[in-house]
Amino acid sequence: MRPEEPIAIRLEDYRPPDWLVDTVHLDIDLHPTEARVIATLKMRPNPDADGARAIVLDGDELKLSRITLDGKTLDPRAYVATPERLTIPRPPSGPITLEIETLLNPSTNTQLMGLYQSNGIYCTQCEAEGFRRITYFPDRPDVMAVYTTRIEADKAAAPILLANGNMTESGDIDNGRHFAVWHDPFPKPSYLFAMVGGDLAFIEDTFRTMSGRDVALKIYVEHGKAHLCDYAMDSLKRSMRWDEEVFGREYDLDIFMIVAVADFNMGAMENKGLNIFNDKYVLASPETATDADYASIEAIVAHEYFHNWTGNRITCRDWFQLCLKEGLTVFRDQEFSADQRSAALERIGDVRNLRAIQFTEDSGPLAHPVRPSMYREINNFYTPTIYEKGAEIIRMLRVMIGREDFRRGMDLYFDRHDGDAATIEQFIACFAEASKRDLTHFSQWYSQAGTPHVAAEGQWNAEAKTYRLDLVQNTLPTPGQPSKEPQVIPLAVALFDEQGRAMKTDEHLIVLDRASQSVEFRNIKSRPVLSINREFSAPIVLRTNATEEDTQVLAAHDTDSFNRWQAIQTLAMKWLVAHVRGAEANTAAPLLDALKNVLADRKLAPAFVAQALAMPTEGDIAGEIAKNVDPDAIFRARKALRGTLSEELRASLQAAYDTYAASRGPFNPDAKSAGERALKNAALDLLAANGDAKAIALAARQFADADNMTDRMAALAALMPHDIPEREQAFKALYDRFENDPLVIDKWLTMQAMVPEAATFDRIKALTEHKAFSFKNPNRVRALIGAFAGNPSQFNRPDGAGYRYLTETAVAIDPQNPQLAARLMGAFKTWRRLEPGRAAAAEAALKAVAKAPNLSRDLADIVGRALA
Ligand code: 0A1
Ligand code: ZN
Repeated sequence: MRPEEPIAIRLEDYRPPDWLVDTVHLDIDLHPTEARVIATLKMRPNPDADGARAIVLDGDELKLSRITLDGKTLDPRAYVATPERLTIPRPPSGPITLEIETLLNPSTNTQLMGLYQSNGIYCTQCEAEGFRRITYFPDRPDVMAVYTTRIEADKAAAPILLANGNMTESGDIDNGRHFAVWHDPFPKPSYLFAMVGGDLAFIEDTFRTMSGRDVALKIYVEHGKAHLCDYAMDSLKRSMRWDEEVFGREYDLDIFMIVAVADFNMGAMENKGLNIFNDKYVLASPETATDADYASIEAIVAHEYFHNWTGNRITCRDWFQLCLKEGLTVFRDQEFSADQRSAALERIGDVRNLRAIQFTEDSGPLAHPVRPSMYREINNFYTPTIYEKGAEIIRMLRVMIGREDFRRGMDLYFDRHDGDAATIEQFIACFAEASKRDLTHFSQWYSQAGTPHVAAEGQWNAEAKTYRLDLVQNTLPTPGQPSKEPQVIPLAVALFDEQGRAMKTDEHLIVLDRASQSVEFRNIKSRPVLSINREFSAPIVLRTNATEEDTQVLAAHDTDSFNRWQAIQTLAMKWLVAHVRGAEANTAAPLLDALKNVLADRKLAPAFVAQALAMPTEGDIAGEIAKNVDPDAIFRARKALRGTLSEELRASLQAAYDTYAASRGPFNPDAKSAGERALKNAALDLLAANGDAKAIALAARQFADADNMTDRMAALAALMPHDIPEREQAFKALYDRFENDPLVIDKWLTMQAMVPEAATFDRIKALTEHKAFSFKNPNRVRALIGAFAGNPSQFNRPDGAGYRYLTETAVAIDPQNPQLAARLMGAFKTWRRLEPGRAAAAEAALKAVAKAPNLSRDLADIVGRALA
């Protein structure tokens, strides 16, 4: 073990806290370099604990200036204070009051954890372990307390002072200072604490809850941006109504606030009553935000709001249970988006995303269970596995027990555990009870990592009129789990005849829970075509013995939109993989037929047609190939396929483009209009795939004439793969027009980072020197460096320069913002599947990081696991 390897925290070592905190009174005096925090903690020994009775409080880079116990200054021999810990070895045996004073420097807090400043606005981020950067505290989610927060600040610098709960008092004091007191009656863990102070603009609205209470809604932003918050407000109100209607959950405080800041490590944070957002997920106008941005804003506003019940009212006992709040809340926000938009399209989008980010994680060195049993740095476990696979488990649970029992299980969970810090076992027990089922084996989804591979082979017996389906499952080893058990896999199934008519069958849900299993369908009078894992009922990799004709039948007729889309992807993937493996002349006829069909079908939603036209990504193809991956061969195959589609479908693509280009009215971000734009732009993208002069002119014209960012970015994306003056003119025009809008600058950076040309590497390096770029802002770094790491052909340059650049950048960012540095390294999730030359280069770059001195826990943990 390397000496600096961070220590392992294990689920099996969980012990209840020795001391509980009933109330916290925080007195925060804001100052850019010397903020003073006085924390008054009313504590008592935990009757349920069996450990030693010393008080051990967490800290992180803290400076203690004063401590009293029950009003008396504590003798320096009675405690030990380091930046990381405050220990009182022999405290009194009963309840006590501790008063702890710490001094903070928000202006130099570049980690963006604890109390920091973003463009002059004071704000906090406490999940997962940021509260310990504000004061010494038992900083663990099972210590829940009632918080009262008094904030004092210079009134001119910070006229707005916010914290969790309801405001109980405010007023002016001398020297131009003022204060506000906030009280949150709901006991909460420290990670949900938040406060904000600054000169902010806001918009406001109200919401009447199902029981008739009026809740004030406020969204705070930097001055000059208040006009960009309407969509977020509208999303919030729809989320609040939806949670009442679908889950029976009502909001519980008198006010709900969102604050948008420009410097934020993640998407947003669900602090009780005071959500703090990355402003990228709040600010929107047709001029600056794409349809995808609108959809993300809606989903993230909903996600954070839904946490009020799944996360805040019921929180996690410990960080191993992170998926208890995150998987469930992702499931809830996906359901919300499905209801607000289109369920079929939401499912296709969610599965595309799951495969792109979670399946890749699950098949590489950073694979881990949805509920891990060990971690070294919890910040590295806010992963697609915990979020997205966590959501898939909940969805499977609903498929298994049915919607009614699922809802009864949720009601029971809310009822029984309101106010608790709960575990996955307690959650699952509610559904076992509600459905009267044994969910023990099903729960293994939480502990076993890796994506199951399922082979489904059907045999029709003409004489017996039976159809036998043989199912086999297998999960490959993952780090720390060399051998795997069979999972419980719910497979929704339907049979069609060869003309695509649905057959009547008695079996619709097959639960595969052994290594292999056979199911027989009776009274099957003609050879059936199998549609399986409908709606993607289980997060698996599927192989079947379907013929290409069978897949064509599904592509044309499957009544499940997801599987219809999947069939088209399967046809495309088959062609792509064959091409990568050297079969350059293979025919695309079945795929072309399917796409012609879809393009001609007036009954299909335009958004569906757009998804059908979007070919598997380079990442999808690499995942399918899985071993010895050559990103250049994949790039060439995909380019060739898109070129073929461009030529062969030209007339219908042009027709689709013309239809929706003509029907343009004033911009509306709703799903229907977005779907029409999506189809128009998918058509444009394919039309321009070969660099055809007419199509390039069309894209350039769309870029110039666009009255909204969706069309502008789509046009730029169509120009982007081609080394032509029109592309460079468009980059320049975008910059000139939006140079003062950082969120548009991010799009400008990202698009340049995605150019699939060798020159991109130098372009990236030049852009890091550009005045619009800053290594200090996480959005800028992700937009440029993160996007480069997601450019398969250029990040994976055969000379390894892409790998070295990324690791050197991460090491340079690490001292300033370890979370951001560690996240960039996520690009190495898939290095082991690369062909030997690139794999060796990636490994060398990773090893160089491992040798660098003074790595943060975040970076050391990621690199250690990536190399293990
Ligand atoms: N709970 C948040 C995610 C989150 C986690 C850590 C953070 O620290 C920088 C911030 C946000 C969510 O699920 O939205
Ligand atoms: Zn969340």
